[in-house]
Amino acid sequence: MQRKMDQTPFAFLSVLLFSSCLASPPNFVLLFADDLGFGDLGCYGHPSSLTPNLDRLAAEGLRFTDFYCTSPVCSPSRASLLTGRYQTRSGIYPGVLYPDSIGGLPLNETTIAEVLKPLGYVTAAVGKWHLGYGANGTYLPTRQGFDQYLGIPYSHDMGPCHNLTCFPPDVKCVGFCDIGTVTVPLMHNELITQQPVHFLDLERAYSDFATDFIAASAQKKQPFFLYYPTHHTHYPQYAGPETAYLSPRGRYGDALMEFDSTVGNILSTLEKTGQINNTLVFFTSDNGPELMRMSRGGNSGLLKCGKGTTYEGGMREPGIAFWPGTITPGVTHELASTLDILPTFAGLAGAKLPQVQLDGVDMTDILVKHGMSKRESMMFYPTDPSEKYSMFALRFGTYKAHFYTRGATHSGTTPDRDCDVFALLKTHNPPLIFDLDSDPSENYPLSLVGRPDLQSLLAKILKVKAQFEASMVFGESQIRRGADPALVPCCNPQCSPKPSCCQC
Ligand code: CSN
Ligand code: MG
Repeated sequence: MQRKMDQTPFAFLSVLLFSSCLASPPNFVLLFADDLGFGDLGCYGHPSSLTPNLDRLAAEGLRFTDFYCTSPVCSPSRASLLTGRYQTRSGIYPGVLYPDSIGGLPLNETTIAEVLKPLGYVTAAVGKWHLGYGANGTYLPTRQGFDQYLGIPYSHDMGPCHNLTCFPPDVKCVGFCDIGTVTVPLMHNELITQQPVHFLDLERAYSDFATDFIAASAQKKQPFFLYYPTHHTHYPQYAGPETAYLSPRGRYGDALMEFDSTVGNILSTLEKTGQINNTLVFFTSDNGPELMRMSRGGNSGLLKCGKGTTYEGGMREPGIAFWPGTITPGVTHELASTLDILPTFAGLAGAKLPQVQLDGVDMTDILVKHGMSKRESMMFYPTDPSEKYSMFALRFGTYKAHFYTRGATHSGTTPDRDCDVFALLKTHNPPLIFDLDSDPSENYPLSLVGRPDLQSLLAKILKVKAQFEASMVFGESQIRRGADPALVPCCNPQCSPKPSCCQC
């Protein structure tokens, strides 16, 4: 096929096309939702979510049915997304980072932004970082390959935020945030510009920052990477005056709609600046829904449990790739992961891969040819991974084997007794095996009795697990480095008494 092409005049054309690609590598926009589940978007079947712009990405792009994050909580999932490596390697475990955490994503890890920088990309992050702050901002995005940052460096419930998210401000709100700690800061690059952050104006600020960045990069004819990890739809839900009370889905729906409106602004800016056909937009989420928030939390659709668990509801996420003219609209059932984004962006940009053990594979074939995945398995680590227990579950092809199961506080309140915190750690030997194609809800474990085919499947799964474990070197836990109250972000560093004097 290749030789035949070379003999035709088209060879000249393809060389021309290829070199013009090299002349202007694609832009990347990576949209990352927070605690948003498999069932939360209109295009994934939610009956009352209004997500017209995300639905457009799906209708005109490629929608994944089998896309996974790497952790059922936030910081580890983000570490994997940005490095293409399981969080166990980078040490972002157990649990998540806090405002006073000493550690963060180690600086010797290579992020997507750092992969793209040598090719002349301009890079920006806007929104929730949650990969560390540290002494003098050691772990901020500006130290990890991002030229610019606007955002809150961790979860917006990690401070007495609750009364600040209500609209109008005197309305009765539900729930509480971390009272007694420092209020949530808004940072521009490494400076705190607001404390506490003005939640009701925040989305407008993020949207303007994102669209200004795209317009400025396009004007300078520089390829760009925009990373937008939104605070939506993490607890507590908030939405500014333009969106509040507009969604039939209530406060969760308002928050989701507010994020969706920024997606719309990003798309129209890509159109206006002539970049829409040269930009890959990718959307996914960090972990499953926080079911304990009940109707104010997300929804995992037909999947079992949610945040904090290694059931499908904690780990399988919406995944949408949009690139008009390059990605043919459709749906793919290929297995893919947040781990695969770094190698894919690197491949498309022509960038060098970091010289470390990567867990991601290039998924360009899935995107541009609706081709097959290079990924045959996916590992599911709990929120507190350890070498002793290793992975809790492993997906191999369409099958998933659970070696351990456990519920989680975050997944409380549903009628399924396997999901809540009272479902203690359970060992399964042999593992519980589900066929996710015929039983995506993990309701009916397969019986191996009298099934030599499943027994050889199990043997293969155990082999894949052992081979993977032989390659896994646990990085030193960054979270066990502990906390130092002097590290909490304060816009007025010399003031007292802290933290109440940190107001700007
Ligand atoms: S997370 O949410 O940061 O999106 O994972 O805001 O696991 O203890 C998780 N946790 C506060 C949170 C605490 C969060 C935890
Ligand atoms: Mg999260």
